[in-house]
Amino acid sequence: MTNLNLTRQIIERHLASGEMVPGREIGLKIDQTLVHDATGQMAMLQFEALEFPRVATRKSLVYTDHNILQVGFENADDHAFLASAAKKFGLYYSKAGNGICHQVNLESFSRPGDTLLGADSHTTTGGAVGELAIGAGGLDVAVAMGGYPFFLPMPEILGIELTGSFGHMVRAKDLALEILKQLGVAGGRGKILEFYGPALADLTVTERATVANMSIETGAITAVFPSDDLTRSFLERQGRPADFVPLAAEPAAAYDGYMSIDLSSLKPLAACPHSPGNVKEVAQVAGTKVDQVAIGSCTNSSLADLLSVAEILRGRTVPPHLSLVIAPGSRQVYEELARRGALADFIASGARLMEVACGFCNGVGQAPPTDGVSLRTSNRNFPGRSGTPSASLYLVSPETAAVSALKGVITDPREISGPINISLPDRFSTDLSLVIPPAPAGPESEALTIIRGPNIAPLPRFASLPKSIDGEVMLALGDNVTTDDILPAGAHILALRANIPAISKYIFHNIDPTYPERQKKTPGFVVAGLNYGQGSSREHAALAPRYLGLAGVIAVSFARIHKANLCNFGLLPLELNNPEDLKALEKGHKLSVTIPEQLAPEITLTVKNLTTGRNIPVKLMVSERQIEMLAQGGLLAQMAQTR
Ligand code: MIC
Ligand code: SF4
Repeated sequence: MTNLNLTRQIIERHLASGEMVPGREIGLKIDQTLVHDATGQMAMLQFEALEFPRVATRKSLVYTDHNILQVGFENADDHAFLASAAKKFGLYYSKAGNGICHQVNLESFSRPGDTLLGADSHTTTGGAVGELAIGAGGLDVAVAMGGYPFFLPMPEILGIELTGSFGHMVRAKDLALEILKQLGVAGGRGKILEFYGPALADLTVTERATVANMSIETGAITAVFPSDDLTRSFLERQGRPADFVPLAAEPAAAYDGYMSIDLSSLKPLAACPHSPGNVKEVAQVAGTKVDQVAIGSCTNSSLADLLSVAEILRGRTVPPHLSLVIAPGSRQVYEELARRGALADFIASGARLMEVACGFCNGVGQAPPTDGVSLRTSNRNFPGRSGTPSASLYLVSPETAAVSALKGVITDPREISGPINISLPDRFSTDLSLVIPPAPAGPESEALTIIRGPNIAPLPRFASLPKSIDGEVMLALGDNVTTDDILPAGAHILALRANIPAISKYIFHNIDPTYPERQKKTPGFVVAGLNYGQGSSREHAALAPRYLGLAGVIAVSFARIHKANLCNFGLLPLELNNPEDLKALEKGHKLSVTIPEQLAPEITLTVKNLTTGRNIPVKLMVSERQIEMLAQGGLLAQMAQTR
């Protein structure tokens, strides 16, 4: 028997079905779940539709962090819906003002060795404390909330050895970007990144969180760090010493692949427009004029990050042309910044203080000017993500962001000579009064009604798979289409997350605004290259196109979460046997796919191109369980049959 790495140990302890053979579907028992105010609406509606009386997990939470601008009634309606559903169904409700789900969850709820399933792709952040923390669509999370396992293909575990130590002004963000530089935005697909090695002795939990957070940008399922002395110290400072358990890979454990990074060799890095995988040295883009610097997001909004920013800004001001915005990650961080006087440093520097929320990160406020350059500490710089389609976003460390904010141009932070010394409190404020507990199980919760304002629309229902799918190619797209391309972020669209008919009008809005109308008139296919659906977990990117009449997606390959979401809503994810065949599928071509009586996993189907007369082989690379759900019209229908 080979010695087990840490990820395999956690998987083994949570294995509900399947074998730990890479690529084969496994079911995992889920300890904790999280949803938020952009994904939770659907998850709660689906939980309700599944007729679960109450959550069956150790702990389930709803966070209010994405949709808190409240320019109309929609967001507040959504909050009231979520709060009332949480109270009734046994979930904890983190109110607006408490912070970004991943930062708050790390501080207050993540536990080493647990499984966490979150309706958000950056749920991976929990890997910082040795938790197996995975992002998924809202429907998968709703099912896990009901006590059912979560299914995924058994990952390959990529062992990443960290040696050396960070040089002057090189930070965890630069490590996260170095991993992206090496793996690209698809190199982590099918993998979990597990870290080990001597450098971990100096990598704090919040630094690990930055790395775990951005692991999803490589396409990886998640990242896992050991639970060691630094984890113990973190949990003690968070007032949770009892949550600590030591966890590590067994000695000389085997991995499915290996990588090694010497932290001493790293330089300050930047992900350049328009992909987190387009990584260059900051020195290579230094001198680029910057219109906006935005510091915060679930990647870099810890107390350590922001104290370091305050040190750099202290006593200096930003130039007149530049807008500096800072959004602390949690109320705990915000309060401590205030106690330390760091907020005063921010204010004096000319910074604009934002709410403790996602905010600028996904276009909810602070959109840069037309053709503007924005330097951000967040994790995604996809086109249009900021709310300004023509803006160029660079992703950097908080230190690079702060130094550049003062200079007004992208600046290598090593220009600052002295070290930055910060100290963290022995004990953080652990006031959880903004986390509202559920009503006790029994008559009290059963009597509660769920508040439904006009923004809460009923769930659409879908028919089972027909014998043949005929449709037109609605869009022919390239590689790495993101879910931000399929359903853009931004305050006005996010406000419609509880309303599929309304939000469906924005599908592919930045690529082809005529798509929704065309798709409604005739069934259709979307055709794309590699890694279709990378990025966020938003299931609306599958659910809303299906609502409009999309029949399936034909692509060279799919991103994991989006592929699962397509199946969950009865949409066929068809993978081209030969990537060259992509050229034979053009917008406007009429296609027909005959569905055999006996569908099976990994079956080859034929796409008949009725326009050109060509037959194109495609594979349906899904599990037995997914075949069944596709046949029945999606996971809701399948669950209704089996329960
Ligand atoms: C994101 O960072 O893209 C989001 C907004 O947090 C999404 C969630 C969503 O779109 O609902 C994610 O990462 O899953
Ligand atoms: Fe929020 Fe941005 Fe993190 Fe998504 S990536 S959870 S939008 S802060």
